[in-house]
Amino acid sequence: FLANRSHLAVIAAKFSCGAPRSGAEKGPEAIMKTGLFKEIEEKAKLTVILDELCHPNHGSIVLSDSDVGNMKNAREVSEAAKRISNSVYQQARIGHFVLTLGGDHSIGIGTVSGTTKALRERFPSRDLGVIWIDAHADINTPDTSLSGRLHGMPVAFVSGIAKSAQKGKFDWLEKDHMINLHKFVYIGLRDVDEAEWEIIERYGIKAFSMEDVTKYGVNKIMDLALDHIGSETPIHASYDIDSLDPEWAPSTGFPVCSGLSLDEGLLIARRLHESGNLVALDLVEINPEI
Ligand code: HAR
Ligand code: MN
Ligand code: MN
Ligand code: MN
Repeated sequence: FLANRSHLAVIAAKFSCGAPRSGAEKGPEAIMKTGLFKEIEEKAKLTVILDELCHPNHGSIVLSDSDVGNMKNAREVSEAAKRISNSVYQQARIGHFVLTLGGDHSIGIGTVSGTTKALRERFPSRDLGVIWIDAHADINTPDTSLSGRLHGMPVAFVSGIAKSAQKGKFDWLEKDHMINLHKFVYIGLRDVDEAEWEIIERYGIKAFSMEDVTKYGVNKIMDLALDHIGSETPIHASYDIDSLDPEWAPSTGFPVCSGLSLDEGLLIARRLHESGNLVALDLVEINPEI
């Protein structure tokens, strides 16, 4: 599904308006400072295309005047996600692999919608597969959310479960941006709200919790996840760093114990790569201030 394997699009999504505390907007910088992309350019002979997106005040703004219904910072998150969506779309439509560095997980509204639109355009008969690797389900709607934070709602928005009728708040999301939940899989869940479990059950969403990972092993879980999505299906993986155990990844806003080990996390990455179908990846919720 990648028409151009010599280019890697990296989108630095420096936003944290969807989370209760700031810091995640500094995640992309922290990852880039490691020199990883220079290494990728040299060793893998890839040309890295960098698109840096940030809020005028560096993404950490918390404006109470833009709370809408039960959505905190709705206008900022909507605007950020719209820009990210368009950037991801522009790269994915020409067949580039798109790596988005977050940022809090509300940026997933932008990344998944952008990939979906691009892949739908290029492969009209196929649905996009999405693998959501996370301690959390991020599928609250503004009605079910107890926090009102949009990083707990991206899956609801990109699947059409949550809709915003208000002007300027996610009204840019069109039918072409929406995923098919039949090809959506969770891995690593262990902190899911009651209302979220109800949504998961109601829509029949495939969900592998940490309990499942412990019981069957991560390799088997990847077999099942990839089987569920099916071969010949492009895959977008949204990787929340809090899927890993805090022992390995403490620098995140909502750490939850009993998570993936580093080896398990890496094995998931390897299996995604080996599927040959991965077209986009998000790395989110890295907060260097924690
Ligand atoms: N479920 C809770 C809520 O909706 C907590 C969500 C926390 N989300 C993340 N991303 N850290 O996965 O507020
Ligand atoms: Mn998340
Ligand atoms: Mn996608
Ligand atoms: Mn999470």
